[in-house]
Amino acid sequence: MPKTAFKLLLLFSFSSLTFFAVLLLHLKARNVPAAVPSTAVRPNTTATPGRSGGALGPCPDVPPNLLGSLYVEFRTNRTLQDVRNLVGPFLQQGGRYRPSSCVAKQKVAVIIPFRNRYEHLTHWLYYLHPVLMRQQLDYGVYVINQDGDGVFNRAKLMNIGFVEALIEYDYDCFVFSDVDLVPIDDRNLYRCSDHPRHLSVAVDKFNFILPYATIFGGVSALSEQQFLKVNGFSNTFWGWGGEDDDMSQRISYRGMFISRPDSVTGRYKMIQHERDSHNDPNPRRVQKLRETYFNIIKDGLSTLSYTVREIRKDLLYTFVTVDVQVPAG
Ligand SMILES: [Mn+2]
Repeated sequence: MPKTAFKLLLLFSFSSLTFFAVLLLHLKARNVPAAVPSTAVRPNTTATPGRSGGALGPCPDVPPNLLGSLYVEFRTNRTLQDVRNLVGPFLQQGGRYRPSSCVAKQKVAVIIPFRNRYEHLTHWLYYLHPVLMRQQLDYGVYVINQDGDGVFNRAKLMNIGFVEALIEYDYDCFVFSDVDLVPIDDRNLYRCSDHPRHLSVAVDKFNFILPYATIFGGVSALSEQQFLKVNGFSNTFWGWGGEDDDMSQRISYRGMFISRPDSVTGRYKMIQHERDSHNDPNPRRVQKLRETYFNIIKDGLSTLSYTVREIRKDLLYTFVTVDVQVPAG
């Protein structure tokens, strides 16, 4: 019967179409890079993202999808657009992410003091976004860019990052990271602990050993309470060096200790580079470190002064350009 034949034909075409659609979806799913957690979905932009289907449970203490040691390579031609294509689908504007399947343990602002290191930033974003996603953090990336070519002030930029991030969201943990440091083990959690935490303990440049016991430079994490307790960083370290040791002393003078991961988990690869211009070693840094004790309350968050020039939202980060008010002379 022609009618039955037509029905059969229709059924056949429909099932073939369905088959190809499923096949296509399957192939597309296989194209998701291994570096990105397959369970991640783009968060909603509503007030309670991912929580419309009822209350989510807390994320587990140990994130389940960590890989351990990672392969990290900087001799590539990757571009920001490559990184956007890779991790963009999982992010919200401003480099924001939160896990879709559970409530993150901590709300973490990752703060990067910055000037002119776009190539490093590309590598950093390429490696860190997937790591932070696998660590199931509710996080945002803030690049704090010093405007102009006056003397660089890393510590002041980090204070500014703390303030600007808190204006946007109720962060409870602050990770301060140099733009050229990439962890090579994702078990090194970008979270805060009972004491201020130094994360970059084993950097390849220093043959994977801690250069000295009180070091606090590179990558570190302080909770909001810990940061307030030490009045943030000093604003008065202009040029290279000292500001991290000053923070280390603030921590100890306020009765806290430095917590660290072990030397396997805390391994890092540093991007090799020439010394930046307008960031020569600060000749006053040694003398200033003798004055930390007296300066904690007189120099820090409580005396922070700056002007925001521009806040630009990229998919991969929030880029805050600031005038840090470089002193004349
Ligand atoms: Mn460096």
